[in-house]
Amino acid sequence: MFVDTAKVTVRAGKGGDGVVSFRHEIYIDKGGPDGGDGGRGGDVVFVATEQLNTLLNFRYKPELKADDGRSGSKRKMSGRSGKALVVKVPVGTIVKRNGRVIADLVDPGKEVVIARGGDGGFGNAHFKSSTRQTPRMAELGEAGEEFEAELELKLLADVGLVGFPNAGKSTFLSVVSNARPEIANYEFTTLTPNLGVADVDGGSILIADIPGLIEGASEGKGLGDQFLRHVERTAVLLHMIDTYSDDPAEKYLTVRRELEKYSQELAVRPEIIVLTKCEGLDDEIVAMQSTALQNVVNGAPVLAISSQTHAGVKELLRLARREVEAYRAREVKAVEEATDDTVPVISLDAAQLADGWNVEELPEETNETGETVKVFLVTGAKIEKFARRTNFDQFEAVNRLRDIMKKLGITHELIRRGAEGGSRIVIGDSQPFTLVER
Ligand SMILES: Nc1nc2c(ncn2[C@@H]2O[C@H](COP(=O)(O)OP(=O)(O)OP(=O)(O)O)[C@@H](O)[C@H]2O)c(=O)[nH]1
Ligand SMILES: [Mg+2]
Repeated sequence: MFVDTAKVTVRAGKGGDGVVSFRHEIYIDKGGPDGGDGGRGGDVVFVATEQLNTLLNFRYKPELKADDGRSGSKRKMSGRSGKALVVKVPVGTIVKRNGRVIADLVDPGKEVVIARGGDGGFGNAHFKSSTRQTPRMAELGEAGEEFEAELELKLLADVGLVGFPNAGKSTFLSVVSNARPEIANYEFTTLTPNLGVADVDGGSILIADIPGLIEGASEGKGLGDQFLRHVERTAVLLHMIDTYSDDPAEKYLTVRRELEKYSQELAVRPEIIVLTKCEGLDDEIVAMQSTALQNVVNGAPVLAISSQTHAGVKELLRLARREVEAYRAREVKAVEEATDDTVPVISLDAAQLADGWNVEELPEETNETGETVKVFLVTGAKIEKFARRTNFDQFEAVNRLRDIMKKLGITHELIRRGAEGGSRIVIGDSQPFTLVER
């Protein structure tokens, strides 16, 4: 079976903690701070490769985790950064987070950072200043990004086979390629897509065979149109019609209507109309069916083949390959001409960089000494990032957080909103702390 979706938890590495340490040397009585920084957590990186063509292996590896950064150590030694986890995914994989596309790995070799490692915390050597000679604080490493990634693989086939059930699509694929799809003389033999590579004149084309379509497929009749996404990016559609059909034109138009309902883009894809199973039929009958089709296909080529005797198969493959190449050439040109970047680019931390913040008053609470105190919730990507890196057990670290709040103008706003020294402040989901040291 061709697996084309998978869910995996991606977990980037946590940043290493900064450390508190002071120089210890024989003749130096009171050394300065020399605690090093934590290393960065490793990223989770996806790279598109042509060596894979399914997402099957992700089924057995539901968690992808990069290394954590190491803590810093004395003598200002930074901790080692966590190694990035580089994961190969098939070319054409789309990565979504909460249903939103965050990466589209179309080109072989393309690399995208899917989850960012956390920054390492600063060691106390960073916090030395003229007024603070012996800083007893260090930052915690930041957590790495973690979320459930939804992977989706749209087959990047060159050629898609469409048509009614039982038209002979899978048989054609089995004759021209290495694929061994199930074939039988009843409708809906094919339940999931098949892929095969056909060699043509020294080159090759990738062909996708999908379940048959019937009238109402776009409303879910038959197997519905859910498999059309597998041929969405193909260059050419081979529209297969059984030569024995009573009304091939009507069959053709029925499938066309379903294609159009599914996607306008797919509806204008180059198409080759193929009459199948034509061995053993009089030439006049084949010609008659062919003419009936030519009247409705808008100039698309109509060919007759027999997968059984291979009549017309080679010619069809050649034509298909020519059309694929022409289409791809047009596509490349269109991409080159496009001024805007149409491929969605991952932008994980645009929000994190924003300086904005917001203050909200929450219901009052009672503190340890029984007093009623006001409570304020501060949110904002930047201040929350600092808060996450604050070690609340170190009063100097909490003081630094207070300094940063002041610099960002948050303290001013809190006071304007009626905050007092003993008011409780929560930043994002941080531990509560008082506005002024108690
Ligand atoms: N005589 C003859 N029979 C053929 C030819 N090609 C396919 N068939 C028969 O047509 C029937 C349907 O073939 P499939 O290839 O399974 O058709 P399909 O379009 O894949 O059908 P679905 O998977 O149901 O959509 C089978 O019994 C095949 O043996 C052909 O060239 N000549
Ligand atoms: Mg089939």
